[in-house]
Amino acid sequence: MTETATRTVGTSVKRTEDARFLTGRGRYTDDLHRPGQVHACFVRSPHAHARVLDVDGAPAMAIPGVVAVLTGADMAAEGIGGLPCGWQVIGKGGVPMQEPPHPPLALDRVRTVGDAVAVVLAENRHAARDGAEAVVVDYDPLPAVAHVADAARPGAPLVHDDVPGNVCYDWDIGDKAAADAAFAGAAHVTRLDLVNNRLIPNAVEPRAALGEYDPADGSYTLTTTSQNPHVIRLLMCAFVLNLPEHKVRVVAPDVGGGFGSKIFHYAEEAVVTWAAAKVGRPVKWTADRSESFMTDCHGRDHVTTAELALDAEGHFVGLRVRTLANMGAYLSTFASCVPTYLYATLLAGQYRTPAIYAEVKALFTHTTPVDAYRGAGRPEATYLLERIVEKAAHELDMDPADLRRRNFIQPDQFPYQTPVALAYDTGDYEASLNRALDLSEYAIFAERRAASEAKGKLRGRGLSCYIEACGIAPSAVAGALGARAGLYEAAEVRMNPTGSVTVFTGSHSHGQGHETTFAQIVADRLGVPMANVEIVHGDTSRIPFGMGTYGSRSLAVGGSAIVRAMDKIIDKGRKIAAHMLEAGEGDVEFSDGAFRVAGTDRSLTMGEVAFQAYVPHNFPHDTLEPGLDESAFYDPANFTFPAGTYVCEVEVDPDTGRVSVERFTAVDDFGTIINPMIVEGQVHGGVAQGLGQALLEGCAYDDDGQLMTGSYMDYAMPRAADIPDYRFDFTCTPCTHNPLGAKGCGEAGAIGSPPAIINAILDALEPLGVEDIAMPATPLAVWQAIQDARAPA
Ligand code: MCN
Repeated sequence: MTETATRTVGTSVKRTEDARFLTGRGRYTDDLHRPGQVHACFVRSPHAHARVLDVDGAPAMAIPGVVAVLTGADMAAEGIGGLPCGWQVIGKGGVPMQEPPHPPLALDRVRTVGDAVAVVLAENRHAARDGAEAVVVDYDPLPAVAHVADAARPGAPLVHDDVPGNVCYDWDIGDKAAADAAFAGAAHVTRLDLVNNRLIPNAVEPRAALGEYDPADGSYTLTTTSQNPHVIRLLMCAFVLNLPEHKVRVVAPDVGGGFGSKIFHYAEEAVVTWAAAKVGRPVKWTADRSESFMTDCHGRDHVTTAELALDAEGHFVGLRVRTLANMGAYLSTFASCVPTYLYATLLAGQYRTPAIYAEVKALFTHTTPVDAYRGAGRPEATYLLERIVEKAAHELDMDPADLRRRNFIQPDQFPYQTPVALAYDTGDYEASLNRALDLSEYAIFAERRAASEAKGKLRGRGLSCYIEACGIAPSAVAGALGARAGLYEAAEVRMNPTGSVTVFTGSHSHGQGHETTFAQIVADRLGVPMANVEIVHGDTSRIPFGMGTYGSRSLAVGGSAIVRAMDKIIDKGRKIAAHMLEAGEGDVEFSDGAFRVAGTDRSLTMGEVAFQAYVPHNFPHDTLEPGLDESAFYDPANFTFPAGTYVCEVEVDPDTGRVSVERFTAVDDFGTIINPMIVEGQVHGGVAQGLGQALLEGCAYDDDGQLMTGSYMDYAMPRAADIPDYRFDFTCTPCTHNPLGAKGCGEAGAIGSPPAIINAILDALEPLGVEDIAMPATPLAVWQAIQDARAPA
């Protein structure tokens, strides 16, 4: 390590990127203004389901400033394709999922409120909006179905005429016969029906896209609010616009949050890119908040029945699950794998349940497409499992912590093959549980409950022991399960001649702090000051082909790719140093930023070696190429499996139904931690979102498919006052298969928290006879549950 560099991994270095964000110097898509740009406004369907008989753009063209009105027919006439799905699910009996066409602008039918039928381009945003309002669309409204249980009923309106019963796929996993046998011999069976409420993502920055076309060389640039620019380019070029990739550059500059909702290829991205060539001017679109509510892919929306079988000693012997999953009107980019491979494969949780069988039926409805949202499938699995385990404990009159402890996979059982495909590499679940119980002062809860009762309040506590599969995914496994692309990550590490380092990563940061944490890893490994390390992401013309950021994969997969590239840098540096120091390569050691001849005081800094690599006066020309610039593609051997225990304590006012979260304790095992402050922030934000799902947020459609929660007047996000003081700690079992020992942390909070909160509310309400409560547990819902329990049967 050189004089100016100190070790940073494991320390809470302040976020490098915050200097620009906090001083208003972030550069977002909507901040870009191109000479001659026009503004796009989409004409969106007010109907959930209708035939489109005619689209008349003439009245819009009469509005001053309107430049063009383009329709689905215009796109179809040029052979523009549909938006693809990136993951094929094969259902029971080998039946492939249904993939109905999804044209970027609707043709003869709209299938959800907000479906775009045309785009108006104008000199300014206001004229574009006026123009969009002036377009006359002749709709013939048709019956619609919005709720997944209704879509499954015989005779339900069909979303796509050629998709019988609205079934996208009917899929299962696990051993049905083994599960049935376990239930036949069970001493106790706990049953639970639940709904995982539909959520709307709400990133601070609404989606935006700017399309440009350069007639000089026929090239396109799309600047977009994306978490994975290379994937967007691939999908847009290969499936929608039929363009050669080398003619298309996709840039994702600063992005103000995504939470999964910005990993999909959206229609607007293809439309502005295509339209830019059509009108010969840059085309910019920025969603307004109502459009975000209507058109950003939604999350969750499961209806589930579950049964847990236990033996006489309280061991879990079987789990059976049936889930209906809402896909919305079209299959979004990753929609198909969320309720299957990201959900049902997690149903073992932290437990040794030997027999598990899960069925998932995915259905189309006349609603916004449903896809990944922070956690994506894993919150749904954790909610189900941690609710039913807690319910079993209450039914058996056992301490919920003891019941869990009795069933945990033990540290000496790793690697552990679950009955639902995943093989966990490592973990120590009891360590996290014990730490969480200590930190939450679980043992003296009765005192706090008595104090609450003295104030006329009901106090309850709930546990949740979550596990998730992150770092998505080994390409071979993903490919075998239907992924249409590998899920590796790429990096290039360039030592510049003066010893600074530029790192090009396929991962994308939109709030996670990669410019800091990735620089920490590089600074420590190469022994250079953090200030000399620059992290470049988000531009297909600069970064290597990468899969982007989702599934808490950036550190475990993207960071590991950087480590691999650095290892190559060090290997080459060692050869150069050996030549310069006139030593054998095997005698040269690298540590703390210097190459040393073992057992001597002869050494060279990394900077000196880098300089020689580019100004090669004293360089092994006969065996090496000049330069010190290496790249790597890292394909993980397995997922990473973060796990932890969350303990929530609530007070409920029985007169108003108001729930206040009094304590929230989170103990997580993320393996090796690079930056504890950033990780704590990730958990903090994730728990806030989980709290939103549990207590406040619920996307509602009426039976005709009208979105009832289309603004913040109807959709409640958590505010600062809703967030409790958290108690955090970490345990650590390093990941066994990546060079950092790190597991993902970006989704844990949103996965683990909802069941802890609902379990706590139910614990508080148990004395009143309340047995169930649905999310969001709003004051009205809680009050109503209390009244229902009090009402004579
Ligand atoms: N980290 C660490 N040590 C670990 C694990 C992670 O220091 N053991 C650091 C990482 O280096 C990174 C951050 O914590 O700076 C998150 O890392 P990781 O868990 O790898 O997650 P990703 O970077 O891949 O981010 C994706 C994840 C997901 S899937 C969602 S959804 C989500 C989330 O991150 N969306 C976010 N956190 C978000 N945070 C913000 N502000 N905005 C979003 O949109």
